Amino acid sequence: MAALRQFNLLVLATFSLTLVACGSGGDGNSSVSSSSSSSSSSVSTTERIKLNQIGYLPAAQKVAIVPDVAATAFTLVNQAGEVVYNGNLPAAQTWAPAEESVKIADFSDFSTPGAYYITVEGVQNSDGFSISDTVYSDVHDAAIKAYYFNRSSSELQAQHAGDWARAAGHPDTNVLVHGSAVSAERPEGTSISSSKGWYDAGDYNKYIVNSGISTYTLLAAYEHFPAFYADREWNIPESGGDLPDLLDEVLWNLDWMETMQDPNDGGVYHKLTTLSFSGGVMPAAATAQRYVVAKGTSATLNFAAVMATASRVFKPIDSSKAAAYLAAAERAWDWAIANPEKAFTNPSDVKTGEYGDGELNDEFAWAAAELFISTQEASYLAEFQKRNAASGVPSWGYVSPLAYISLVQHAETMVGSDDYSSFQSSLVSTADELESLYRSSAYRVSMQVSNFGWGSNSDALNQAMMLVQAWRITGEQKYRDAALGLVDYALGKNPTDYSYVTGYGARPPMGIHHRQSHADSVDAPVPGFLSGGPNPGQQDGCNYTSNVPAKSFVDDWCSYASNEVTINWNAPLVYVLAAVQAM
Ligand code: G3I
Ligand code: 9MR
Repeated sequence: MAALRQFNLLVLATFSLTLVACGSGGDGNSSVSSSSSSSSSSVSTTERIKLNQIGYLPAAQKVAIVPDVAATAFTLVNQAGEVVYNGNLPAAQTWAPAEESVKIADFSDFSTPGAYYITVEGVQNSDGFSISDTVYSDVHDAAIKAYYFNRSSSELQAQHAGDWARAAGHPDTNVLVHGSAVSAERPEGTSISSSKGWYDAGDYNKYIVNSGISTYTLLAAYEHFPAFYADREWNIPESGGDLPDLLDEVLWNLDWMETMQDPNDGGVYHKLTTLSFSGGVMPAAATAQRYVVAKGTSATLNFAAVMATASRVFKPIDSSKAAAYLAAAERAWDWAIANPEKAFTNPSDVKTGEYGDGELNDEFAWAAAELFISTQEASYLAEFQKRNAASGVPSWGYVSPLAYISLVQHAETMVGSDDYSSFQSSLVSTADELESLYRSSAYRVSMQVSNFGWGSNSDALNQAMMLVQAWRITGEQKYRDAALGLVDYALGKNPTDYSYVTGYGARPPMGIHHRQSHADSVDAPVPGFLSGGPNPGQQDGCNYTSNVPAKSFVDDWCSYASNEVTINWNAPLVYVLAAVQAM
């Protein structure tokens, strides 16, 4: 991956040199004219044109955001310095989350593959970017490989991890049952083994609720785009084996999740954690005792949903594993029915991530839907219907939209046509709202002020995932455009001018709140991680330079509230980047 990043930087450096060399105007040929704009050194403002710093798919919408200058036109310039496209800049509009007025440069009807930049009189030329069918291939693979880099209980060898090779941490073979999690069979202090799994985030703990939505989202990517994943590999230890790499990666976490179910009653521990967050050290140096903490209803239902999903994915591959997953899901469901209101809160001596959620109707609906699909037992469908749960945009604490995604994927022949249509409508109406926000937005992005909280970038990508559902159902390109508007946002078409994925784009974050990236001796962070993104809550107290919602971002290790990375934020990025390439 180090080589990959160096290559990207080299390409950009080479392109910039080309731009400087050509900027003062060589002769164009007869079909194109030479750029009249000069290199960035002579422009009067440092305000940049914001765009997808990686680039665009040839047939897709292509939009860049221009500061509110007097110019009414823009040009697209190729690597030879030739103007290949002229476009108009309509009047500026305000985008509320950024409290700024901008103009839209829309060059969607230009589709010739190549390398380009944009010029507008009075502003600095844009970064170089590509138009190509494979433009998101590398960033997709990096986003899924990030899970490998976050594996607990495993050494990362140089042949797979490059510069980010490291020793194993957290074997988790001696995890103690915390006082909040005792049962007759497992009194306080009982030692259990609970190895593998992915670290949640920048911290080294493992939380079922967040692991669950991440695992589901990756399994959904596999279920929806099997051909895309069949032979796709990204150099993990299991590459070259019988299974697609995606399933090998997911198995690493499923193996851990299984150990979080108490075999005596089917309840699932909420998390595996130290009592306090470790310092900013490498995994092998973070050796404090770990505990499994309190069984809870949200973790248990989340586990049930994921195990039911895994059972159908693995059925054609390993029927006994599939049967074990389904049995685990059903036992978890039974526990949740018997313990319907055990909302988790941190015990007083536990200070790590809470993932607390008192609203459990959506978790019941999701688990019921997945169990219905995997068992086809009518009682689970009745449970799902009884919950009357809405769709919307999913997050770790709001999972009913995932039920609709799965029902639309699988249930056409399992339910009546009216029911099936209503499942589809639930997804499409969520997407319609997002698409109309996209269409009228000055930044061509469906994000609103209210979406800017902790992990706002995951809101963006989960919105995109919902737009993809409507695209899959209706085939209408407008949903794909709106989804891509969010991909562009994450990769640079945003007011901070960061491409929020480490290692990708002209200005990716360098100081993510990720203990391995912070503690290792490599300058660049582990690649492929989506930063949490702007969060005006600013709960970390770091030195933010703006309070504006979409600009409330600090690229510094200290900013765990705006610049941490997590497995649940990368998952919809993986899903959406797969969708736009596979469909
Ligand atoms: O639900 C309320 C909503 O009603 C209210 O309108 C809104 C206004 O701010 O807040 C909402 O609650 C937010 C909650 O997330 C649910 O989205 C809290 O403000 C916000 O502080 C909270 O942030 C969570 C954060 O942990 C702190 O608890 C993030 O969602 C969650 O992703 C993050 O997760 C951490 C883990 O605990 C530990 N590992 C790293 C991970 C990422 O930072
Ligand atoms: O590093 C922690 C991060 O992974 C969590 O998401 C975050 C919120 O729970 O907390 C971070 O830990 C901070 C702690 O809460 C307060 N002291 C500083 C810690 C970061 O160095």
